[in-house]
Amino acid sequence: MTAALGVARRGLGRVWPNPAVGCVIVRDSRAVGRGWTREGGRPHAETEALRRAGDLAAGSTAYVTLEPCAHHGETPPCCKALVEAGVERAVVACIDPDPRVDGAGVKALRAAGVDVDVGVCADAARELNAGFLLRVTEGRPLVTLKLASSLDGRIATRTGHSRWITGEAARAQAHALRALHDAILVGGGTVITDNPRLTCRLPGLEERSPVRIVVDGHLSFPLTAHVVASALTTPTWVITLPSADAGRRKALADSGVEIIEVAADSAGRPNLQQAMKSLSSLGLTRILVEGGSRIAGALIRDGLVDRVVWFRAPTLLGGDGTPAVAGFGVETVAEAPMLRQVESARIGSDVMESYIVERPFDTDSRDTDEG
Ligand code: AOF
Ligand code: ZN
Repeated sequence: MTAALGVARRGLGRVWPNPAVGCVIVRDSRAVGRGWTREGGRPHAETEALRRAGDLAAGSTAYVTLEPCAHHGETPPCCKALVEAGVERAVVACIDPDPRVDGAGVKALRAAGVDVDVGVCADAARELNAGFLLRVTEGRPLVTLKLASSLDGRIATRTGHSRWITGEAARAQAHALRALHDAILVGGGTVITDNPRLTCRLPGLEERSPVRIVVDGHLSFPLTAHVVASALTTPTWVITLPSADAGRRKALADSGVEIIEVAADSAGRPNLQQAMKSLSSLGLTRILVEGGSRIAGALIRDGLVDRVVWFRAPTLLGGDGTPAVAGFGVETVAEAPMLRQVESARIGSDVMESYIVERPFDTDSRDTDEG
């Protein structure tokens, strides 16, 4: 199953709206076929693994990181393919909550006489497909906030200077992170100040650039921005308000930018809950947020950040620099979000720390705390 999870990972960022699934077919203690979900979600992992195993699949055990599908898509269901190939036993990491599957795959396998075990490496499989699972069960994508700051949590100096705070190795790691996501999201302010390309520019990964998303209620960024100029080669989606200027909207659409309209929140900014719902219904499962500080704060305020990856450089920029996360209204420590560190690594002279948000920002505790 560890090997199946390893090949499944190859699909991250390229298979949405599908999950990234891995399958290893084992016969007489030998792996005879490996497969993973391909670009755009088809073929499925099992189809690929069976194709490679050929006749050797008869009498084998299939290790699959997600319950094999039971529905007819472009091809017949994977559970049917496994049965027809003569697979004797299936080891499944976790159930697929897609309503078209949701236990029906396991049931169909058992009905056909295949031995099925469920739950092997379940936690690792659920973490790998956390984005797909959230999309299916909650109708929103997994959101990872990536930050690169000084030791004192600043992302720019008093004058706005920011290139570069972290070193080359950390920046390369951040590019690699882009390739594992379906989309990269930034606020309009970041497009104005940094004019980023938001592509994956690592050798061999150039083709892996995800969708680029800009949140800007008033479409205030210039039409000459890189993300607009290159929208025909790498998709750019802009989340904006119904009140945004019609002329600018048209100019963006003419450049190939897709406009996603969402209602205003109580502060008159794009409603981020609604934005995430829309992105989920467009198929996105994993979004990497790369700043700036306002969008980071707003997403945390709304409880929409699931993971944090923080690159920290051994320098100090001081309190007059730009904070990595803008204020989001914390009054007591008790209501602040709680994160759990899952990884810490030295990258060049910087440190990369990964966190899971265990408890989102929650103002409900205000009443109970102080009475
Ligand atoms: C599998 N193996 O490798 C994947 C599965 O649109 P379709 O027909 O491709 O179906 C999409 C659904 O299939 C998706 O929501 C999920 O339930 C399942 N994905 N299943 O057996 C795979 N990627
Ligand atoms: Zn399938």
